[in-house]
This record gives sequence, C-alpha cells and structure tokens, in this order.
Amino acid sequence: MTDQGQMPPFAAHIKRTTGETAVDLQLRLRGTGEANLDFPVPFLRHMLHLFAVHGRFDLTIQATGDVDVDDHHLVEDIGLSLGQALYQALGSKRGIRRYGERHTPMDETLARAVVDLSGRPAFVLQAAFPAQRVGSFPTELVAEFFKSFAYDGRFALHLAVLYGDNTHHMIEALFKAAAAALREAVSADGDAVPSTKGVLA
Ligand SMILES: [Mn+2]
Repeated sequence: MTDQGQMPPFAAHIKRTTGETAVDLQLRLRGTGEANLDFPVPFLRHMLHLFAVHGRFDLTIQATGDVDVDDHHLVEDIGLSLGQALYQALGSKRGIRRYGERHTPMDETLARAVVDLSGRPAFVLQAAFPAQRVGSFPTELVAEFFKSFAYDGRFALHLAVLYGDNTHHMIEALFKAAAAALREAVSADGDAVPSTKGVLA
C-alpha cells in the first residue's frame, strides 16, 4: 500500500448554476451535524437535516429552482452537488476507512445502506414505496436523488428497504442509514490510501 497524496480537506464548497437551478452547497465531513437548509422542497429539507445529524456532517445549502415545473430538477441537482462536494472533500482519500454499512430501523421499517468510496460510481436501490407521494414530494425522486449523489460522488451506494409499511418511515430510514454508513466510511483509519492500487480516484 502506497501513501500518495495529502490528507483530505474534509470540506468543500460547490456552486452550480444552470438554466433550471442554482445550488450553493457547503459540506464538512467529521463535523457536528449542523444543517442550514434553504430551498423550496420541504420533505428533502427534512431528509437532509437528519442526514447531516446522523452523518455528523455540517451541511449548508441555499438553492432555488424551477419547482413550479416539478421538484425533479432541483432534487437531482442538490444530489449531484452533494456528490461533488463529497468527492472534493475526500481528496486523496488518505486515512479514511473507505467502507461503511448500517442497518437503521424506523418503527416497523428496516433499511440498509452499504457504501464503498471507491472512486467508481454505482447505485442500487431495492425498495417498493407503497405511496407515490410523501407530503408533496414524489417518492420516485428518492432514487433520483441518491443516484445523482452516488454518481457525482463517484462511490458505490447500495440501499435497500428490507421491510416496512409506511413510506415516510422507509425513506427516512434510508437517509439515516446512508448517513451513518458514510460517517463510518469517512472516519479515520490509519494514514494510507485504503487500496492495494494505492489510488482511489
Ligand atoms: Mn420524519
């Protein structure tokens, strides 16, 4: 195992503007779990608040978008901005654990998240949500959010709802499990790049 690269910055600031959305996002890993979220998708604010708390991520997001059309563009662009921030914050990935996994119950529901900060994007979600919407939030956007996050974060994200009845509980358990798995994966473990290739780009 070689020791290439500096220690990661563990923080990043992403600013991204398109014809559909404008996202300004600051992420700090190994933080305190403080969230400052300002964008017009209430259910995703709820999910990212608990994502920050359970991941011990400091997360500030100010974003606007064409939510009069659909929440889709803004949800997707927040996901990919969060992925870009994670990727930048991890830098060389030197000194991190790399893998993380967590089962998280929420009342009758059990969710599982497994991550590998491999440098290669992969996303699997096994879940059948009984409801098409939670509040005003279309549940099909859960997959869009996490896929954008994993692809632009260039990591493997495997999510599953093992069982459950309530859609709000299922989605909330997925966000909490993903946060806790990522918290483990970015935690300190030695001072090398955790790959036999010596690189996790
Ligand atoms: Mn809730």
